[in-house]
Amino acid sequence: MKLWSGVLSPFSAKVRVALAEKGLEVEILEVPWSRKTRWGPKPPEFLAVSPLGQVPVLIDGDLTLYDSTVINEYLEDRSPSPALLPSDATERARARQLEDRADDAIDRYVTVLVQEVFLKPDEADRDSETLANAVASLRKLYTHLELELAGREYLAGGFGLADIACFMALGFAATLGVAPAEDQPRVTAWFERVRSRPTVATEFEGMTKAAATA
Ligand SMILES: N[C@@H](CCC(=O)N[C@@H](CS)C(=O)NCC(=O)O)C(=O)O
Repeated sequence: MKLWSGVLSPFSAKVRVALAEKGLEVEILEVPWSRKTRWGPKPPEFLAVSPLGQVPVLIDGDLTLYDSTVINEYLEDRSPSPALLPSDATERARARQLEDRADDAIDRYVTVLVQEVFLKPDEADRDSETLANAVASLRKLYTHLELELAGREYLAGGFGLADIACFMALGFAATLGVAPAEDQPRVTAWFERVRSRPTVATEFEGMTKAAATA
């Protein structure tokens, strides 16, 4: 298998962690990112297989797939063990819902942090109202996760796709100053539990290093 991905892309990170959890061999093809040129120039070989020009894209034999959620569902069907989705229909639906929350609502506000904090090291350049709204929204999302985690170690069944998606987005938010709050013990414990998992720790370390040198 081959994966077109970006080291600072949380969507790519979701797939890299799923591949590592399943012990699947993959050749990583990097689409470069820099502060100056952002996602560019995109290699023509990547654009030839990516209809939206976005990472990640997985190539497995004759199959070419884009979108991290679709790719991870494919990996789950192709290589079911170890499972990253619960077998129970209710928990499976919950896992998908929480993964969608990561890809949609959480990513929306993490993107604002990237634009206003990561890309604007000088605080004077930042749009303080936009940033404050994003921080408040992320805090609300942490509060929701605190409730979701009542009586649970992971978001849906055992460790799986929902944890990977939520952590890869929120882990990046934490490096930009928006970590779980001290009065959120369940989400704080979950955050550490997921971060210390070897596949996630390797990925998170790679992202953090790349962010520091980008
Ligand atoms: N829904 C897609 C989103 C993918 C996405 O937004 N990728 C970003 C990087 S995180 C990208 O490739 N951006 C480059 C561009 O849009 O030009 C997924 O889950 O894979």
